[in-house]
Amino acid sequence: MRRLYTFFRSSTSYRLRIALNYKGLEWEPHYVSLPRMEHRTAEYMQLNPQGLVPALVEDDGAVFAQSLALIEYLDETYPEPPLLPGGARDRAYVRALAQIVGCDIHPLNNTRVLKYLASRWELTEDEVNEWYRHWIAEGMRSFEATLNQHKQFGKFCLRDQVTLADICLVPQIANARRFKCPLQDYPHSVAVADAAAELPAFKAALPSEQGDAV
Ligand SMILES: N[C@@H](CCC(=O)N[C@@H](CS)C(=O)NCC(=O)O)C(=O)O
Repeated sequence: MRRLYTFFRSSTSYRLRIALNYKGLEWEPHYVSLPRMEHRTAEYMQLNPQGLVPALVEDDGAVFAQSLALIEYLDETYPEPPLLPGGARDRAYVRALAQIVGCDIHPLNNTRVLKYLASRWELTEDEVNEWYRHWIAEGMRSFEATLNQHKQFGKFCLRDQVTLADICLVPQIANARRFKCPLQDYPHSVAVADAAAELPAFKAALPSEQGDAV
């Protein structure tokens, strides 16, 4: 059985849970606790030397990491229902939105970055939260502006088709809410995320629905 190494509150694991569910693929969760530093144990590092979740292990033992690469791998291997659109321009638009979240927001607000700010630079909890909210605001401004620029959004980021962009957006909005970031300036992004979050594949992937949720 395909194994997903996941942590309930990890937004990158959340992306994979959505993609696997949406494609109707069978998967078995293997829980990796970030607070307990299980992602840095020798055993896990052997599986994923990057020391991050998620990691996916296929039936034949092949291991893959990096959520965006993983979702594209799933899409190429199991094309239905697609998570990337047919046209090159639509794909560029969807990937650009996904990368705003995956490359421009998430890496700056990842746990190890926040921990480093507190430990090495002695930032207070309020200062770390300010950092977090700053990068959410900058990234979401950019996401909303891109939706408005292309005018391709409908129910979801690309008209009425669920794509990689929605899969990245939903966990990011959930995190922003958890950290009480103001979202009123991004109405289209929030509407799209809320619509996608209603789909069964997204609901089953919610952090609160996972076996390791505390
Ligand atoms: N670019 C990677 C990032 C993976 C990542 O940073 N995962 C986080 C959880 S969302 C993690 O493992 N953090 C551990 C840490 O920061 O120490 C991906 O998209 O898979």
